Amino acid sequence: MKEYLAEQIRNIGIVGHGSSGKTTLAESLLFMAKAIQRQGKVDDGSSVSDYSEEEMRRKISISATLMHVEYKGSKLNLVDMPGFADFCGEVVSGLRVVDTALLVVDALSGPESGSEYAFDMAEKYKCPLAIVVNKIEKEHVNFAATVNKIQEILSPRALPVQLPIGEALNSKGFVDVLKLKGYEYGADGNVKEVPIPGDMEAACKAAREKVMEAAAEADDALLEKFFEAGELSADELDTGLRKAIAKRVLFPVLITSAASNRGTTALLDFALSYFPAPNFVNEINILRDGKVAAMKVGEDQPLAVFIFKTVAERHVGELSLFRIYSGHLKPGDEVFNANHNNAEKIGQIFALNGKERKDMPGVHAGDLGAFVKLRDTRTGDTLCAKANALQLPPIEFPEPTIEFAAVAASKGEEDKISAGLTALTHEDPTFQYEINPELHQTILKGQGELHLDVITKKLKAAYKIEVDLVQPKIPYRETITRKGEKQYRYKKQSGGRGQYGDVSLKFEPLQRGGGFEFVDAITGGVIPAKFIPSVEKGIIEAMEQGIVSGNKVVDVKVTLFYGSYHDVDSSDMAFKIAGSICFKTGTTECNPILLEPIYDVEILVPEQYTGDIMGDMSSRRGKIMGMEPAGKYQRVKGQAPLAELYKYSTSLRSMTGGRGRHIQRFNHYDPVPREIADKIIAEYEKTRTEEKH
Ligand SMILES: Nc1nc2c(ncn2[C@@H]2O[C@H](COP(=O)(O)OP(=O)(O)O)[C@@H](O)[C@H]2O)c(=O)[nH]1
Ligand SMILES: [Mg+2]
Repeated sequence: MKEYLAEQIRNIGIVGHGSSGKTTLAESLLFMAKAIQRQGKVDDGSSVSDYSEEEMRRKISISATLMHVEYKGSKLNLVDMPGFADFCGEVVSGLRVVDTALLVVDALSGPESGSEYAFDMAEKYKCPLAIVVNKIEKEHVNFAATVNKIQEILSPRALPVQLPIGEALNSKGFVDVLKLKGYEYGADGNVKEVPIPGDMEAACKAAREKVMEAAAEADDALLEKFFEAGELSADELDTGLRKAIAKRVLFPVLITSAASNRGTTALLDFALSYFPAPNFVNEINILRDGKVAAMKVGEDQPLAVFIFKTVAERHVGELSLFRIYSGHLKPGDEVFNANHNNAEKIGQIFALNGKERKDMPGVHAGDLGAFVKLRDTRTGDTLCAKANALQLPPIEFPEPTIEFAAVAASKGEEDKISAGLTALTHEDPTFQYEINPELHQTILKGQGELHLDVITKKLKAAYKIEVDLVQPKIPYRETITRKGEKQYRYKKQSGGRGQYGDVSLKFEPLQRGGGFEFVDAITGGVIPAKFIPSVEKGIIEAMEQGIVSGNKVVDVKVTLFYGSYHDVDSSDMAFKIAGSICFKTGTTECNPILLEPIYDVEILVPEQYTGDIMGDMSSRRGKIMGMEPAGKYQRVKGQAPLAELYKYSTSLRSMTGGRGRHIQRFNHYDPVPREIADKIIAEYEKTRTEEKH
């Protein structure tokens, strides 16, 4: 493969709602640019992009895939991303490194929740964006209506640069409104020029006017010219449009029918002519010594390479997908990982087409590619020159929205599970897991049920471990609500040396969050000082075991105020046992109750759903604390018990047509309502009696 410089490179991220045709479009672009000889299909598992086992089996994209075409002397890098909310992390990392987001919208459905998400994410990154209305040939498609919806839901600055000649079942071709030329689709997707149908002329001119206005706005000199002359020349229109796209003043709308290669060559040409090249931006933000600083980037500037994704390929090892923002690299170069402070040697550098790899002799500022077998480099790391250490800001991945406990199908595989899960977190930063020592459960956290289901399938395929996902236990707490006192004497006489420890304890409730307080109020040496820590230890142990439900006791103050000892028989052990039993028996008389974790819940939804959200919250014993506008959404803030939030993200999605998102975070403990507490205690007693038998 030849080496490409920034001007000859376009980095395009294909995003949009699930099933809009992103992967099919990528396949068509590859085919029309002759990067592949045989055109595959998503539906029979033969596409370049959906090559992993899980993708082929489910016929959806799960992971962002890097591809490229060499076309008319340029290199177009394509990152095909999943559309399902469960895999939004792939969009977060994919859009981070491209220069244009290509948003695919289903011509019939119009913009959906996944389109909105991708649009918002591109906005967050200030990433230029173009829209492709795909499946133009489907029955009942109405292009004008779809464009109206796009303008209404996504942005009024979405302007067609193509108009369809015929649509739905009559789809025949399109008019390029910039050049005012008509094209008819041939059977193989290639086009032939045709006159613009008479009844379309006015619409085409009007569309061109709109694009021209927006293009003029992107540049002061052009705007002046536009006001004076009332129009721009063809060259000026081109220049203006390029700028308008790069500055996000305009989002061009194009038309395809990707499954039959219609419009996809025109899309390649449009991308080459109008999408920004990587060197459109010549300054980026970096972190140097923990501070944000601006850095000039370019071929002759210091090296800055960002790892945006890690893929474990069987038989190959870990592939590190990168964007080189600045400088250049060739195989054999020594680089420095500024995040882990270690040297790395660059081995082969690959251009990818899904699982196919092509050697690259060198890469230059602006390009995307993959390294293999780096020693200690992970997603989000920066590779640079040791003498010029710098870090690019990390990717801000979304927080987990759902948790399950993983239960191994066969016992004794816990260590193997951890190893497998750790490897999976390297590949997918939106997946997290922890072994919760209190609950004795392995908790998997992710972006949705589908996401974690995919994780378990990968665990099975790559590590031969089968797990079931169940509801995680709730970390309840216990506390007391009344003061009390108790005396307990532990005494044993069995042959030789006996055991003796005698304590009197006072119990008092503390405020929520008060934890545990131990007061030594022994006077006159009735218990020798050396035994007092043992009493405290015994109490702490008893607190771990709970009073009524096996859950940890919190928010109590215990005062050791009296006792007695025996010269020979008293020991640390005896006082520990005395403290423990005294606490257990004493606190049962202090009206113990259960506490449950209450979580802050923050929900982002379009206004029309706020009523449903609030109603649903109250059915979950939750309360709404406030609501405020957040861009085009409403941010609803509330609190609810964790026990009622199991699979909340799934319900939220179904309540809002996939448009609602939420985060939840622990806030405090509150008493569990009596009836519910009784059930939990009864359940605990049942399992205890079962264990005894
Ligand atoms: N009718 C029609 N179907 C298409 C077109 N493009 C893709 N599809 C189909 O839409 C479905 C989803 O396509 P896919 O590329 O996986 O969508 P993605 O989820 O956006 O990647 C598949 O069954 C494709 O065959 C098109 O232009 N016309
Ligand atoms: Mg796909």
